[in-house]
This record gives sequence, structure tokens and C-alpha cells, in this order.
Amino acid sequence: MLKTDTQDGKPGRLLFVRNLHVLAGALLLTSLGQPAHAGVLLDENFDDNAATYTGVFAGEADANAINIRAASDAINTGVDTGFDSFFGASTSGNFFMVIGDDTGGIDGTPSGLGGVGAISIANFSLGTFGVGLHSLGISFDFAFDTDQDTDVTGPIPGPFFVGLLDDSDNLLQLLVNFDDVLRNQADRRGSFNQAVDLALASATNVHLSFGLFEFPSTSSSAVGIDNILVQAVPEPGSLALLSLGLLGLGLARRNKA
Ligand SMILES: [Ca+2]
Ligand SMILES: [Ca+2]
Ligand SMILES: [Ca+2]
Repeated sequence: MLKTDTQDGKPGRLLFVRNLHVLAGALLLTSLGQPAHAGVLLDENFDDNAATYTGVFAGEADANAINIRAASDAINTGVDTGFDSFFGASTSGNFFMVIGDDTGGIDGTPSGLGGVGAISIANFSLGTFGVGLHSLGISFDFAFDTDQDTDVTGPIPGPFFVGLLDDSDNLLQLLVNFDDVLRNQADRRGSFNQAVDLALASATNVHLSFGLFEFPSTSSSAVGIDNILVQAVPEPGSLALLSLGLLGLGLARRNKA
């Protein structure tokens, strides 16, 4: 079918090129159609004042411990009990996710002050990953802060972690782990942006998880999260196919002109 054919009166080469165009399109669709190489797996900026996550709570934490708030909220604009406007000016209309606080500044509920401690985890589904190596590009903005102004003993007030987890909350890959935090600490906030290779021995549902532990009898902490982007990076084989497809499209277009 790809060989010369002049039955429609057009030169055979043109028909070949037209068929190449179809082939290129098919290759392109094949490359983009495979879930493991699908490009964007998660894109969440919270700006519709909503988010799809599954919360896991323990101790003093309940479902109110994770919520979406505007940049104008006190937990963003506050300094000693907020994120020091890390998520933009109050007039920006930006929304972001709060983990480990129900309302008001960082001194809300849950906190470590109830004597029990609290765990609050937000899980975002990335879909089912097959056996083998998966290359991901993962980025997000984060601010980990507390109303604690002096370091007493031990890790205060408890760790904030980000990782890839399976359905049973087993850790597949740790991305961020801060054991403790003091008020307004510059190295506990910023933009995470890394290439991550995940090797799986069996097919698994994978979640990007943000978790906060607030230890008993310390103080209250909270985490703000925004602009989460997870992309599947094509493997070399499919990248080559994609290039071939684009080359084919380019040839077809040039020959049409
Ligand atoms: Ca946002
Ligand atoms: Ca808290
Ligand atoms: Ca602060």
C-alpha cells in the first residue's frame, strides 16, 4: 500500500508521502495513547478552590485538617502564625492546599498541644503503573511552617514528607523529608522540581502523597502546597517513535506545499 500507485492520476511519490503522513499520525497517537507515557499525570493549582485528593488522618487530625484556602487567608498572610505570604499577595486570587490546620493561622487544629499528636496525609492518584522503570518529572511549591519560635528538645514539631506511595500507603520513593521546623525557616519552603525514576516489580496504583506529623506536646505546624505537576517522561524507545512521527508529519507538510 505504501508503494507507488498512480491509479488516481497523481504521481506515486505523492501518494507515498500521503501514506507516510497517515503512518506518522498513527505513530504519534500510539506514543501518546499509552498510559505509562501519557505526559501529564497530575496538574493541580487549586485555583478552582477544589482538589481531588484522599485524606488519611490519625490522632487529633480529622478531615478538616486538609483544606483549600485563598491567598487572602490568614494562614498565608500571617508571619508568626502563617506562611509569610509565600503563596502570593492577598489580591492575587490564588488558592492553595493547607495540611495540618483547620482554620485561621497555623495555631489551629490539629496541633501537637493536645498531648496525642496528629497525622494528616493528602494522597493524589497518579494511576496504575506497570512493571518496569518509570521516569517522572515532579514539581510543586511548598511552605512548612510553625508557630514555634524556639527550639526546645528533639524534633519540633514533627516531620513533613512527600513521597510516592502504593494503595496500602507503603512508601515506594521518598522525595522530601524535613524532620522539624522553626518559625519562618527559609530552608523549609520553596519549589521542588526533580526527575524521579520509579522501578516497580509488580503493577501498582501510585499516589503522590504529602504528609504532616505533629508530635505530642510540642506546638502546631502546617504545610501549604501549590502548583503540583507530575509528568511521565517518555522512554527512549517511544521518544524515537515520536521523533519519527514528527519527522513524517514535517515531510508530509513540506511535500504538500
Ligand atoms: Ca494556586
Ligand atoms: Ca497544625
Ligand atoms: Ca511564618
